[in-house]
Amino acid sequence: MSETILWKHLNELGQIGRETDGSITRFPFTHEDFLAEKKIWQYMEEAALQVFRDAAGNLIGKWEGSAPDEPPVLCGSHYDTVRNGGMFDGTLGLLAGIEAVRLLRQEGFQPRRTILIVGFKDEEGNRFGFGMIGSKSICGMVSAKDLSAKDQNGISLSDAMIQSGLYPEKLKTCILSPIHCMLELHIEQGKVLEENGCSIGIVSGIAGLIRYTITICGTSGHSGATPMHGRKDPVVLMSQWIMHVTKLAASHKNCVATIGSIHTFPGECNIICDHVTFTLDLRSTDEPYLYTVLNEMKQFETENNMTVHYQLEQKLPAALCDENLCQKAEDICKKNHFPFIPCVSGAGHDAMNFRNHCPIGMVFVPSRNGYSHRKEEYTSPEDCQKGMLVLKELLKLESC
Ligand code: HGY
Ligand code: MN
Ligand code: MN
Repeated sequence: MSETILWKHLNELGQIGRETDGSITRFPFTHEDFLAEKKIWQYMEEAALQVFRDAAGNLIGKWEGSAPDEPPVLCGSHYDTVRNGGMFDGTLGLLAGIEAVRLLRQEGFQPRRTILIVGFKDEEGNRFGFGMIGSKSICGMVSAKDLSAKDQNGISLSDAMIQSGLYPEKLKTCILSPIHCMLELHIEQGKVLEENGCSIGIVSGIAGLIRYTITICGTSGHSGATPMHGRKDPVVLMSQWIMHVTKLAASHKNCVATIGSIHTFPGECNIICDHVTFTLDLRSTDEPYLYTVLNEMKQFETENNMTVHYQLEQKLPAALCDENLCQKAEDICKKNHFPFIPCVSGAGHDAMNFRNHCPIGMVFVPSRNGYSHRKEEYTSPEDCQKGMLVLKELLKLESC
């Protein structure tokens, strides 16, 4: 297959925020973000979209339909990355939406409903501790507390927006409603498609997630002069805590628990810590089970005389995708002889914020070895193109 425009754009955008080790770090409201925005703006204009940036920094490419008063079709994904991430997460869904519009125009298609291709801001949340700022803004879900969240340098989300020429005080102007449907193409970030030899995953639901910053307190002291008996070392308590929560997660067929970052205080080799803080990322498509785990952890803490503080960082209910859109995606795959499989998403996505606003349609393409959120993240050009073609047909069906 000769190089597609989609593959070319993916690789061009993938150079922005590239680290020396080949990974990509492209945080929101940074210089790298600005460079990416310019590139995407150019691609959107080349696809004859009317481009604008909303108060939160979402990039929106508009293809006005012949019935402009009808609720529009939304399609897109995010273009920020995690720290040291890959070049497909988010950007594939956004660039594929732009390419789908370009091809639909080439085919002489004229949408009845307006099509909005959206590059969502700050989906990953690595800078301010929680994410999906862009899609939450479009759904009217960003709170004043969100805007006051600070990054590691003490810069608030609100100030970072202002420094990027945005308007946090005008986030209400980002709200889009009503919306006919929201479509998102994304890499799977797991191994199901690859293990089943499928090019397309038809997503039936997106797992709910709860994220906490957790602090466990102990009794600080001299590492050499304090006997082991009677210590209250918070690092040891945390280790026991982590073993228990991961055992609870592993005992359910569809629950995951991840400790992504750990900090010890004061954090010197010859001091027994005073306290430790760490992040818990807990997810399941069986949302009630999340609360079962949390309740069991409270009981474990009491039984083990632990002093534990929880700071809620993010809570996203599970989201079901629309059955009609799933069926349409399946019909498109059958018509094109793309091997497909129904699947659920353990990863969170911008689409899930639209669960109470409109029908959601989500399509996956395979991630090699299931790798994602790392430099080895990879999807073949062929599968990227197939995913884009499914998205194109869905866009056509939903906007005509
Ligand atoms: O964390 C997630 O699931 C997504 O990558 N933001
Ligand atoms: Mn993503
Ligand atoms: Mn991600």
